Amino acid sequence: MNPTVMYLLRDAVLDGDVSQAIIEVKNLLNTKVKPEKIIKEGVVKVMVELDKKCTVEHFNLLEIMMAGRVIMAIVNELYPIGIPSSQAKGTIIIGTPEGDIHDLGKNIVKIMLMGKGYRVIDCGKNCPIEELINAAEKETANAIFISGLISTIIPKVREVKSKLSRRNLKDIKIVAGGGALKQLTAKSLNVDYVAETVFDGLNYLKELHEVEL
Ligand code: B12
Repeated sequence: MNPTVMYLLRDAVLDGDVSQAIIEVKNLLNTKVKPEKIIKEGVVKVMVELDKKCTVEHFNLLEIMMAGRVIMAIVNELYPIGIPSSQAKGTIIIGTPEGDIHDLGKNIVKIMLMGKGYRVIDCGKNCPIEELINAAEKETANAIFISGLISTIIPKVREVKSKLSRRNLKDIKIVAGGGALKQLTAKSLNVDYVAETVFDGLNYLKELHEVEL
């Protein structure tokens, strides 16, 4: 593999340039570089860069959204029918609970999870909690990622853990994020982890991965 091509791919992601990124992905595939390596060396390394910029001084939402758009295109190019569960790092259910129609943040989290090699089942926005739980059971998920921007959904989020326990699914981790939820502690929300940023959520999964996934 020509290492320059991997650098060119990373630059294209950071520049938000979808067409250039796809050209570089095709160049890498033509030289027999495996899709997993492209994700690891091309996409995940960029996400580490973006994570470092997630500080009050350097945070740039537009940059993250543009990079997210490119990452989505790369994942679709490499895995047009999705990441096979045998190759995935784990399965994550994601959704915005019923009563909340904000989904920009959820979509960024979904793309970043896919970019990191997780299989993601997206239950969408305004989604009943039961639907998240049913999906988690059906797909033998490792975690449910809940995004919430409106405070009125907080009581529903607090119910997820007990509903999972009642169905013998208490090993499934619950991660909360988004404007309304990140102001609370994990204990008060009755979840396993509250993420300040998308990268916090990914780091939490990484830690779990090392221990148990
Ligand atoms: C855009 C927006 C809208 C758009 C939503 C478009 C869409 N498709 O999402 C529209 C115009 C539709 C809208 C509607 C409403 N909105 Co609005 N909206 C916003 C706004 C301006 C930005 C939200 C946003 O998208 N941010 C960008 C994303 C990328 O950021 P994010 O969601 O925080 O996600 C990041 C992280 O938090 C993290 N993350 C997010 N979720 C998760 C989950 C996990 C698991 C992890 C790990 C990480 C993670 O990753 C993302 C990337 O870093 C906010 C104000 C604000 N400053 O937040 C108000 C805001 C959220 N809206 C608000 C309100 C009140 C409404 C309405 C009720 C208004 C009305 N009266 O009709 C309706 C909602 C109706 C409903 N039932 O949901 C309030 C909520 C107040 C509250 N706490 O309850 C806010 C805070 C505005 C305000 N200051 O009053 N809104």
